Parts: sequence; C-alpha cells; structure tokens
Amino acid sequence: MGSKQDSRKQNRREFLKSGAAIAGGAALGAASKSASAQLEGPEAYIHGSDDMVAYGSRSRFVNSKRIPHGGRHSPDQFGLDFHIATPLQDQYGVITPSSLFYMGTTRGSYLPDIDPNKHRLMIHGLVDNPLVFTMDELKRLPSVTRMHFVECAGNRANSRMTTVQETHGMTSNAEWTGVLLSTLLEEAGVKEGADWIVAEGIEEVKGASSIPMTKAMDDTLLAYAMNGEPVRPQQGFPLRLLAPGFEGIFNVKWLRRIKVVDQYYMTYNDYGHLTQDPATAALGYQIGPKSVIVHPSGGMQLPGTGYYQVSGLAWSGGGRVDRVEVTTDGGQTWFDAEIRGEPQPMAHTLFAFDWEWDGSECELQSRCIDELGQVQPSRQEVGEFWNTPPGERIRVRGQDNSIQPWRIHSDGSVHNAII
Ligand SMILES: Nc1nc2c(c(=O)[nH]1)N[C@H]1C(S)=C(S)[C@@H](COP(=O)(O)O)O[C@H]1N2
Ligand SMILES: [Mo]
Repeated sequence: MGSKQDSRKQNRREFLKSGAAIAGGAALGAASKSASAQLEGPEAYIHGSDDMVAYGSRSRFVNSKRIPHGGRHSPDQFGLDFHIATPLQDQYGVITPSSLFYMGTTRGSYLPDIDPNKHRLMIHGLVDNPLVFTMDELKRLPSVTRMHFVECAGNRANSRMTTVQETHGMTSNAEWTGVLLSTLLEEAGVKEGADWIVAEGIEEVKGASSIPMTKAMDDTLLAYAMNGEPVRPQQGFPLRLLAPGFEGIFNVKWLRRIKVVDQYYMTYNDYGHLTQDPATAALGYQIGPKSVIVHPSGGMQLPGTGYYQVSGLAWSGGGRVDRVEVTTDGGQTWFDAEIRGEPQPMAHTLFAFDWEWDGSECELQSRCIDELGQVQPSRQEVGEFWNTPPGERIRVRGQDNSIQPWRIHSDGSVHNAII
C-alpha cells in the first residue's frame, strides 16, 4: 500500500512538473513579469475601530454562512432556535470556526444567558461525597485539550438535498478544553452498582441524557473552552459535556447536574431511542464510520477538464480514521486517498485524492475505514438496517453514515446522486 501511495505521489509530481495541471506552466517566467506590472494597492482601507482592536471580524468579502436545517426556520416566530447546519463547503482544514459550528437542539431552545460566576455543577446520586463546583473550581483541576467532532443523529441525506451543507452540515469539529468527568467522579467516589449517569442541562429534563458509566469514566469531557476561547452560548456556555463519538444529543450543553444512578433513566432526549434495550443501547449511541467528499460537491461547477484535488472529511465514533477510499466511477474501482495530518480519535480527518477529469459523466464517492476495521456502509445497507423493503426508495430513519454519491455531468455541474 505504501508503495502504491508513493508512486501516486511521484505521478503527481511529474504531472505538476509537466505543466499539464496549470495552464501556461511553461511560460511561468514571462507571466510573472507581466503580472507584477499589474499589481495594484487596496481599493479601500478598513477603518480602525475599538471593536476591531478588541475582537476581530472577517472580511466583508467573506460571507459563508449557516442555514436552518430540516426545512424549519430558525429562529422561529417566538425566537426559538432550531437546528442550523454548518457550511462544510467553505471550510479549510478540520477545525470548524466557532461562529459556524452547527447548532442542535432537542426541541428548539432559547439560548440560556448564563453568568459563569453564578453557574454551578452538581454531582450527586450514588456517590460517597456529593459535590458542587463553581466554574473557577473546575478550571483549577487538571485539564485536557482534545479535538472532537459532534454530530446530530439527524444528519441524514436524502435525494431532495442539493449541497453538502444540506446533506452533511449537522456535524462540526473543534478543539475542546476541559476536565475529564472521571476526575470529578473519582473525587466524588462512585458507589457500587452505579452503572449510569444522567447529565442535565439548565433547561432541566428537556436537555438530559443517560450515559453508561463506562463512557463517563473513559473519555467523557466537561468542556469550558472551544477553539481557544470560552465555549459559545450556542454550544453550551459556560460548560458542556462531550461524550466523544456518541450521537450529538448526549453532548449535554449548559451542563448543571450529573446524577449517578443504578440504571438507564428515560429522559426527554430518549425520543428516538425508546425501543432500545438499555443493556445494548450504548452501542447504538456511537456514530459509525462516515465520510463525505466536499470538493467537488453538490451545487459546484467544474470549470473544465484537467487536474482536481478531490478532498473531504472522514470521521468515526469508533476511534481514529484509518483509511479513506475514493472512487470516481460510481464504486467499481476504489483508490486509497491521502490522509492529511495526524488522525485524532473521534475527530474530523481531512483526506485528498489527485484526479484528472476527462470531461465525461462520472460519479464520485468516498468511504471511511476506522481503526476498529469498521467500513462505511452503502446507502443500500443503511436502508436495509432501517427496514426499507427491497425495491422501495431507500429511507433512512435513524443514524445515517451511508456513502454519499456526487454525479459530475459532462458540463461540469455537480449533483447529489442519491436516488
Ligand atoms: N442542554 C441541551 N443540550 C443539548 C441539546 C439541547 O437541546 N439542550 N441538544 C443536543 C443535540 S440534539 C445536539 S445534536 C447537540 C448539538 O451540539 P451543538 O449545538 O454544539 O452543535 O447538542 C445536544 N445537547
Ligand atoms: Mo441532535
């Protein structure tokens, strides 16, 4: 496999050197001379302001934005926020800018406006020492900083969607800093038979989730910071729980209480998990291996034949991304994509693939293989899991980690190829 990758790199180097990739490559010297004569200064300057000094903002020429997800306007007429999707198509690298992080709510929310100086976290239930922490006390404890994605179980694609923001925009990735929940639980002393925790947000039962003790003691994190600054109000300021790799709904925002309990507790959030056997429920909570090609993706236009860097994101609730495969012929032949950077457990991972488009109609797909050896399933397989009878249009009712197909028409336009 290594040598296959090496030879592909070699091919790309020759490809770029030959000048085939960049029009006019052979005339580079002359071109740069005449180009330098055309350089102009800026058309205008941004006037200095106290605001720009204190907290920067993006260029007025950059206008990538989030959109309401699932056909429901957000905010609604009462000012409640509903799901909003991140513009994956505009993102570089694996960090979702905090201002563009997707937003998920269980039933629509007013954003709690929490004074961190007054906020408290209570840990009680089946513990030797019930504890109450202020934010300052939490910040004094040993911390961890880790990259993790969050993904809503409603991040499902269908044939009516056109862009990658619509098909996959309900997941985002950030660097989080906080305290491991195990640190606090060890301090409180978990009693025998305490197999679950119930994590509760400030909206009480509407924002609560039951999480198995094994997960709580493993990598569950109480985060007070995100991408280098305090967690944003939409993401749970001043404190949110992260259960890395679990469905979005377990990542309780505006966290104020953790009750240690002896059994699975039914909460408002269990809408969707009502039929699950508590003994095996935790397995179902985990996001499967998933990936999507972002460049090119639905709604984009290839300007012509020639070289393209196909690139996208891959992730898995099962751990690190091990490999990503790409096909350009609708799944007949698969090639290893290049993994960019060092894959982190339960984090978005960048992949890229050198491709030369010959101008004919074709279909691009990617599939993720994680460190557990789990392979991202086809839409057919996911549909069958959710009981779509054979011969019917495939419907996905729960988690959807199926392979996303993009069709390139001969005019270079890119389309969602889900049927
Ligand atoms: N307290 C509370 N936590 C919550 C929710 C909520 O409504 N209230 N929504 C959940 C859902 S459905 C998802 S998908 C994730 C979304 O996290 P994000 O808004 O930071 O992207 O938060 C979860 N945590
Ligand atoms: Mo969600």
